[in-house]
Amino acid sequence: MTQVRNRPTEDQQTIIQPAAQPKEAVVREEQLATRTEEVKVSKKVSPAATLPATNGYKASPSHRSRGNGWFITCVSLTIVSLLVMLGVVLANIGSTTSSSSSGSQATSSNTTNTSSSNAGMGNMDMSGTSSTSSSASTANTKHQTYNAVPPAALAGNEANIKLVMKDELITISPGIVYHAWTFNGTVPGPVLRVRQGQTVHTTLVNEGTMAHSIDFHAAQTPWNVNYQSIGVGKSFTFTWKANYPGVFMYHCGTPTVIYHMANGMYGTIIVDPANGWTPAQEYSLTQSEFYTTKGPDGTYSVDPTKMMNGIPDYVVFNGYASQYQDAPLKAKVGQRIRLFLMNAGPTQFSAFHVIGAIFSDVYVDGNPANHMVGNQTVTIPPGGGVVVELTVPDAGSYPFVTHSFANASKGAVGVIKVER
Ligand SMILES: [Cu+2]
Repeated sequence: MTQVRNRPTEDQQTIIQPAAQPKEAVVREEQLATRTEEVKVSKKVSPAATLPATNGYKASPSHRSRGNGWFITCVSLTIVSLLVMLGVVLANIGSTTSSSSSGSQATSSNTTNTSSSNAGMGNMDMSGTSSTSSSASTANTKHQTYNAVPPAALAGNEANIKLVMKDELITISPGIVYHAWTFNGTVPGPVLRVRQGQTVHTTLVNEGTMAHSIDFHAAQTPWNVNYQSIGVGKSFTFTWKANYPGVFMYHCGTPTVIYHMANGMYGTIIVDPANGWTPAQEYSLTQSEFYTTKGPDGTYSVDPTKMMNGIPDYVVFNGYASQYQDAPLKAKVGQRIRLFLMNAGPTQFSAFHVIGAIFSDVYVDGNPANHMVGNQTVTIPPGGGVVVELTVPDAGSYPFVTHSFANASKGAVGVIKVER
């Protein structure tokens, strides 16, 4: 099930072709639509039910066929009633012989109902989409760690980036399957990396179920021209130049923007300085929040009240609570470690700290010109980035957290394991 949020293993900037539709979220929408239809139908039906009074005998079958038909109807109803009574008597006999088993039958029939509804979604799974919901209880079985190692910068004077917007079920914590809107099927989207001075051709393809857009903090370009919303099934290409080095956010900017960000439409783009970085063990960490409410099928979606109040259920690095506790980032004693940090929010600030270490070098927004030394904790605002560097003299485990500790307790914690 959790193949849903599999990290692309190839070059993260290559085109990731989406799995075939339909998506689980589409199904949910269809179900909602169906419910709406039902409501409409019942509204249509009820006035019709009052029609016979004014519509004359033609509308009323009881007026049409009295006589032999009436007699046959009465006999039929009597026979049916007798059969029903017989059934009730037999059922009562059964239940009195084993009242305890009738209780368990009730339970198992509930279970059956649940699993059969899940089975329907499971079929979709097999049609190549994501998983689901039976899922809700088993989702944690196959979480695939988001690869924190950023790709190399694209070569050449011009770079091409393609992002596909699509709905996806993702796992954000053990057993928590969330209806996300994504770039390329993961939350965060892929880490993109270009070089200062490069011209970047960006293509967006909307394979989702609503309009989406892009906002590259690394670009200088008119919002009303290039950050426009792209309709379902449409694509859009624009070009920008990477003038400033740094670690930047990209995100969907379609209203209501906070929904699109809270649902997962963000990622990190690194613009390397023109002369590149010094050699180091590099990792990219994107902090973000999830605000959840559980649906009837056991999956989760955004809780607007929690979101607007800024009280998340999960605060995570790279889309999954505490994932680098179980799968620590690795480094060597004496090796320079460079962390590209970005805080996608949408609302919480990050106070990034590595326990047992001091940052030898800090570059606000990842620009080498914004240099500080000897920092213990760095502030990363929502929509901002920082590059920190550290070198560890002793082997051991070095946890990293947001020192806003309520948020660390909600999953914004990981470990760098340093070995000789
Ligand atoms: Cu969007």
